[in-house]
Amino acid sequence: MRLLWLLATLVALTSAGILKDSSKERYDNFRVYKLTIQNKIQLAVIEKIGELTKKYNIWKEYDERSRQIDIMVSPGELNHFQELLKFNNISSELMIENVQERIDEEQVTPTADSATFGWTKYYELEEIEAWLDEILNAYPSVTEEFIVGKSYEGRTIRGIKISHKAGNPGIFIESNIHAREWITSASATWFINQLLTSEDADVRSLADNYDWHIIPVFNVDGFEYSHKKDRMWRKTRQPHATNACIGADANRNFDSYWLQNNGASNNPCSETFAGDNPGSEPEAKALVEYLTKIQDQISVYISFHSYGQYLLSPYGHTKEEFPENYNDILTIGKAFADAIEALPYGTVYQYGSTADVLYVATGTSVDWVFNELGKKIGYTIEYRDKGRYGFILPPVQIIPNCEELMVGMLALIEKTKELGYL
Ligand code: 0X9
Ligand code: ZN
Repeated sequence: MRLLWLLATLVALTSAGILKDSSKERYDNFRVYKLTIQNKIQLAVIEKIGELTKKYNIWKEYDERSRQIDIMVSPGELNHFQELLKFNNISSELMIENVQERIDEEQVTPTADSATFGWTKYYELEEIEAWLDEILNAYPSVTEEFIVGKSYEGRTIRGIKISHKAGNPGIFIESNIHAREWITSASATWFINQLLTSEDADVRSLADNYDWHIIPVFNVDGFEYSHKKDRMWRKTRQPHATNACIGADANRNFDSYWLQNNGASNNPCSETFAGDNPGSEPEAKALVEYLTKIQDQISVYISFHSYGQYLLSPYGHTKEEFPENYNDILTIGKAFADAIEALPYGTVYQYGSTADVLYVATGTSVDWVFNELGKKIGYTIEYRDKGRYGFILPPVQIIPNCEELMVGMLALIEKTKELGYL
């Protein structure tokens, strides 16, 4: 009986947040600032401190157009950081005052959703996989599981193919390559569900006339780690032979301009570490092999990310050159952005080449598919928001974000078809 009381008290204290889960990284009083950069020296200073990974974490790399960079600062470093800003004359806006508070709010579980899978909370890998199994069971004639391969920790990287008839052009979606971008797998599962259940005529034609290959959670190890240990984890989980820092940025590990033009880092502690060589991460290697095998079935490749509200296209490696079909790529991008902005939310998406509208990024999956597999249409979607919540997008925004995805996707596919790519 006493034990029971003890247990009940423990449960009560834990759920009240009094007893903290010490096995989880905490972000009490960590702040996120949006900085506006005016010159190269300021940028160099911020990029340098960004490498001090225990004290700082770059949430959003320097974006040349807006001249902004989002950075998380640990409480112990705050005074020093503020002095540094003052000394270097860097202007800042406080976006998040206490990251842990945002994380706690995000975890609130609506009871209505606890029994059935829905889109008013974020789910863990195990729950997403169980849902995927249910879907595969419920729609056996139009769905099929595909296996990309194994992660470093031995998890299976799974995908679902939805095909209503033979001979459809294929669209490939890879999601949650960055672990902390939880809105991406929530959006991918929502999208799968819509393709299978929606009665809207436009969505039905999207489902009927294309083959969809969707990986809801690509970086399985990182995603699991982001739930169980560290909400802000981005990379893979493979240890490094000569450095204590773990993992690489899977979206810098593909063999396309790998580690060139400052589009990635060779520092294992950086959030954009390219890995020791292209394909050093088992996940990226497996995807390359899988895509190479099925390349004839794919016409369009899309990668889901957050945050910033962009539709990004190749090239990531340079802003001096653009693909020969860049005009078409922009026309499709405009259709996507216009459709989203026309919704009552009025959300604005920017579109254009990664290097032009965001920053130089090399070794990304989309650029690999574009440059190495020769696919003509490939995009990265960076979902909501612009930094108010950043990666910790509140669950109430999942469905609005997904509604935007659907109208955007309908417009994107329609325009892609009109221009003769599908
Ligand atoms: O830096 C990235 O990998 C992406 N942004 S994020 O903030 N989610 O990390 C942008 C990737 C751009 N994609 C391509 N160049 N294909
Ligand atoms: Zn990302």
